[in-house]
Order: sequence, then structure tokens, then C-alpha cells
Amino acid sequence: MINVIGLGYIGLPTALMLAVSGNTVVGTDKNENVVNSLKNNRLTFQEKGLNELFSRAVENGIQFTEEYMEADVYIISVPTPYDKVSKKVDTGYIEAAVHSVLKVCREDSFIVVESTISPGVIDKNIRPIVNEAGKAVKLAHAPERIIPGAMLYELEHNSRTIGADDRETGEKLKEIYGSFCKGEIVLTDIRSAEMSKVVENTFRDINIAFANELAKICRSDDLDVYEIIRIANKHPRVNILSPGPGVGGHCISVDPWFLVGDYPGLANIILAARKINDSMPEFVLERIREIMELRGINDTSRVGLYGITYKENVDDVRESPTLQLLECMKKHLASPLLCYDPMVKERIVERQAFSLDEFLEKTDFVVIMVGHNEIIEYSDKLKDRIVLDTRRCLPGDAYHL
Ligand code: SAJ
Repeated sequence: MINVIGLGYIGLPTALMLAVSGNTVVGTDKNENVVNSLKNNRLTFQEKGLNELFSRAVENGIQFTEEYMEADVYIISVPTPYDKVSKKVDTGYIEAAVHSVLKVCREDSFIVVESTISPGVIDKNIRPIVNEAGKAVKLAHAPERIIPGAMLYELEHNSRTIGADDRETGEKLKEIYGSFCKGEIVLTDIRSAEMSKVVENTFRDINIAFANELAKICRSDDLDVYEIIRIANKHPRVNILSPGPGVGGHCISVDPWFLVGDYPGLANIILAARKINDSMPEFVLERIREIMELRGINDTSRVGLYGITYKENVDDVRESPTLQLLECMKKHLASPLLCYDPMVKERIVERQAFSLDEFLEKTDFVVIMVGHNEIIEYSDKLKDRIVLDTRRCLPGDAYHL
């Protein structure tokens, strides 16, 4: 039996996937609302294909509970928040989960940490807890790699990494993950698994930072960055990413800080990239001001931000560039802009519209922060508006970064 602990963005799809692939699965979450919602067949977030997978997993007998179970394998995918000031990962939830597991598990159980952690956390924070409990359980780290928006496809098709202390543990876990994962499953040690995960997200952060820096360079010299990137990408070994209003999400904007914090003086490009990406919301604000001047708009009451989530077609707002931009405005004591996002149904910002029509009625100048399918489909509704398209996702005339 597999006990998946933490039924959020990673734990839930993983538990469902295991359940439809011939495993007996119990999903545990300490949040009563999450468990009740799942027991009543209500999903707690949206993701392509999740409804259907959920129904199949329920048919296959998946259970949801607040209890920790006696199981062969525990998969821990609880949140790892990070402290915005110290940039250090908070392993409190993992530690609490491991403590609870150790109370119920057998000596021959496996505890797999999937949550993203900074390199060294298993040895520094988790292993001592296990040693103290005196149970000979096997530890492993199997960091997830799935991308919101294509999570289920990627769970099945991505390669994945399993870090373990010995070959036997790795092979046993490979069998379990292999029940649904068709990609290559690479076995390594725990420290290498921890490091490779953080390195992957850092690689992407640096590459996005390069595109963002190019956007600033091109803007300063009146060049079209998209044209430059389009041409450069014809080179067989060049693949520049897209500039945008900043980097959000709980991973890419967070993980590189672990390296900066742990390797001061060595992690230089990584730090520079973080700073560039973090500066983008401010850069968007400057563009808004420039365009307002150009178009003779002198107050922000009819300027609106389209999109609050951290990227297109997901409902996750963690570290989103729009929220970062609102923070910048607050710092300058500016009153917040009106926001709207079709994926965000609850009020999360001070001035928020709840339909595209309501949003457009109240705005003359629309800043596209997120390229949701909705705005691409209804882009003709913007034809009488001034538009700053920070994602270059719309056809037709608009201002860009
Ligand atoms: N972004 C750009 N320009 C781009 C690509 C992305 O500005 O060309 C922005 C996005 O809009 C978003 C942020 O970067 O704000 C991050 O988005 P993303 O789609 O690049 O990645 P995430 O955060 O959704 O998921 C990443 C993935 N990691 C890598 O691609 C290396 C995913 O595979 C990981 O599982 C995930 O982090 C995680 O959980 O670690």
C-alpha cells in the first residue's frame, strides 16, 4: 500500500496516477477541508484531465483521510514554503509529516520525499529525525518535474530521478514509479537528486532572465526583441525563451535562491538572473507610465491588468508577476490597478473585476500580464483599447515590452 501525504498540486495527481496504475493508494492530508472536498468528489484545483483521472482513481478504490496509515511506501509531497527575506526553505511541513509517518510505519517501509528542497536537507533535517526514531526505514528523494498545465501528460512521459542510499531501495521505488511513468527513471544518490532538481529550475530561470535582459536592451535602443529572438533562434544551437512581465510560480522563482544562499560568492550568474527576473514587474510599470505619457493618459483609474495567475491557463497565483507589480505600486504609494483573471474566482486583490466584460467596461488601457486562452479567443474585444501585451500573445497592434 502507498500512502501519499499532502494532496496539493503534486501529491494529488501523483496519488491518482498511482491508483489507476494498479497500486493500492491512500491519500492523506492534514487539511480537513481538502479531505472532505475529495471525499465528496470535488477537486481542489483545476488541471487538464484531472477530473477524468480522479473518477478513474475513485473507481479503483483510492481513499482520502486525515490519518497516516501503515504502508509499504510513503510519498511525501507537502509544501516547502520559503522565507522571503532569508530565502531559506522551511522544511517544517516535511519534518512534521516524517514524524507522523514514523509513528505508524513498519521497519521495512520506504519514505520518499517529493517536495522540492534545498540541497542537503535530507541529511541535515530529515535523517536525524529518522535516526532518533530508531526505525530502519529507507529514505529517498524523488523530486517531481511536472509542469502546471500539462501535469498528467508529464507525469506519465517525463524522465524522473530517484535518489536513494542503496541500489535495492532505488530499484524497489523504480518499480513503483514505473507503474505509471513511461519515461526513463534514473537512479542516483540522495544529494545528487536534491541538487539536480534545483539545478533544472535554475537553468530555466537563467534562460528566462536572458530573454528579459534582451527585452530591456532592445527597448533602450528601439529594437524589437521578438524579431531579434525569432531570427537568433534560427541558429541550430540557439533557443532563446520569451521575455515576460516576470517569473512566478512556486519553483523557478524560489529554487535558485537556495543555491545563492548555500554557495555565496560562487552562485553569481544565478544571482544576477534572479535579480533581472525580479526586476521585470517594475520594468512593466515603467512601460505603463511611458505609454500613458505617450497617449496623454494622466491617471491610472482606467488602466487594468489582465491576468493574476503566474502563467497562462492555470489557477495558481503564487509569486505571480501581477501580484509583484501590485506590491511595487504599493511601495510607491500608488493606488492599485484594477485586475481581472478568468481563472481566479475569488477576490484576492483590492480592485478586481469578475468578468471580461466588467473589466473592459472599466478600462481604456489594458495590460496583458498573462496570455490565457480566454483573451486570445476574445482579442477582438480589445480593438478599441490601448493594449500593452507583455507576453506578445495577441495578434494585431499592441505595445510590447
Ligand atoms: N516564463 C517566461 N518566459 C518563458 C517561460 C516562462 O517569462 O519563456 C515565466 C512564466 O510565465 C512563469 C515562470 O516563467 O511566470 C515559470 O513558468 P514555467 O512554465 O517556465 O515553469 P513552472 O514554474 O510552471 O514549472 C517549472 C518547470 N521546471 C522547468 O521547466 C525546469 C517544471 O518542470 C517543474 O516541475 C516546476 O517548475 C516545479 O515544480 O519545480
